[in-house]
Amino acid sequence: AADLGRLRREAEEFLRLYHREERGAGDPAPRIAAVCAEIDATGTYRHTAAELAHGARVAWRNSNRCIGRLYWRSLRVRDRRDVRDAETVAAEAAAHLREAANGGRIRPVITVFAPDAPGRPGPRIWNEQLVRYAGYAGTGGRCTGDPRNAGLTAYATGLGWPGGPGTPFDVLPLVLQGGDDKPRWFELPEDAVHEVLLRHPEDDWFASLGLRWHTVPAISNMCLEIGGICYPAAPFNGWYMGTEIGARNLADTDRYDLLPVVAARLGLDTSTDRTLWKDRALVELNRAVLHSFDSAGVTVTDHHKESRRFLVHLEQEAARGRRVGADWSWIVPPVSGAATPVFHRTYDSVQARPEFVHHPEALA
Ligand code: HEM
Ligand code: NRG
Repeated sequence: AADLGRLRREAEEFLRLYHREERGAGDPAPRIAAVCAEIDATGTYRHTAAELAHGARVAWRNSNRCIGRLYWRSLRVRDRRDVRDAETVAAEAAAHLREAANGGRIRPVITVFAPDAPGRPGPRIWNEQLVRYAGYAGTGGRCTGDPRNAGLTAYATGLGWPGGPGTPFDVLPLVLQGGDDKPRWFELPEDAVHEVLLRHPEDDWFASLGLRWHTVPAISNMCLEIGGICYPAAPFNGWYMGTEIGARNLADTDRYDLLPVVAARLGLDTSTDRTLWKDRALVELNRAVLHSFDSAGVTVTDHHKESRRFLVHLEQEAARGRRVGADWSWIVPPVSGAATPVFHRTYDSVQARPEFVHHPEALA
């Protein structure tokens, strides 16, 4: 009963926002009354397609950690709320990736699967992103691939996944759980995984490192919460900012840890931190990421451009009379922070709804 009270309150809050922001939606009162009646009768309610689309876009707008929010209205919403079985989730996830990659002109897309309902959970995606590289634990604490995904790799193996060829960039299968099922694994079709081979604009040796990255960052482990309804499987993507790959995924010591490798090839003195060999290797790694995506005709942004755009977004939202929450520690890029304008100010920490939330990890 307490739960239904919360559901009614959050539904009303969302419907008022929807009717205020969407021209032509009209008076919210009849819709609120109908939704409250539906909640009383069934314990839940169903969004219209237009409510769902606006709710998903506003959840992006409310993502305080996201620097890319200027484009929140452009999100393509794939309404797949009738899908709850694992096979169809797998097929739709692949279709999502193809639509998002779009031959390199990356499109922001979200696919919304069945919501949680009383006694009827929606499907779940255990991968943190639709495309992730396996991390195979080796001997002596060494790992082939992405150590971040070692847990999911071991879990998939436990489910019977035979493993990939053993390269540092083996694409993991999707680990999916339909409604009440146990988790199962599904290999992604090759044509759904769009990647770029990395090379450097001047240094020919760089290509021989054999590095690559996938072009679509599709986060799949966050719930989309709209008006008190939780959509546990709602993978979404935009495009990459180069630093995510060049300054974190390939550089962090607990990820691919490539700064020593790159610095050695650059002939830098790595005997002391004070030569700033890490800083110099970071710059070349990030140049290689941007150069490779650009040459391949794949959408990617850089931290300078995106920082400026984010400030434009803040101005636009202020002009519309809306508060924008933002988290400084996520917005400021992981390299050259103070060389970007987002560094030199503070942000409102308000968290508005609808929103994307991390649900607790609980692999069965
Ligand atoms: C986080 C950029 C699109 C929602 C981030 C981060 C960056 C970023 C750089 C920080 C990631 C990190 O440090 O790991 C962009 C760019 C986009 C884009 C350039 C291009 C269009 C989107 C879209 C959505 C979204 C379409 C949702 C519909 C989020 C959320 C986070 C985030 C929820 C926080 C993730 C977390 O808590 O782990 N974004 N984003 N972004 N973005 Fe975006
Ligand atoms: N840092 C992560 C991706 C997080 C979200 N970033 C985006 N999201 N660009 C990584 O894989 O490096 N997006 O929806 O575009």
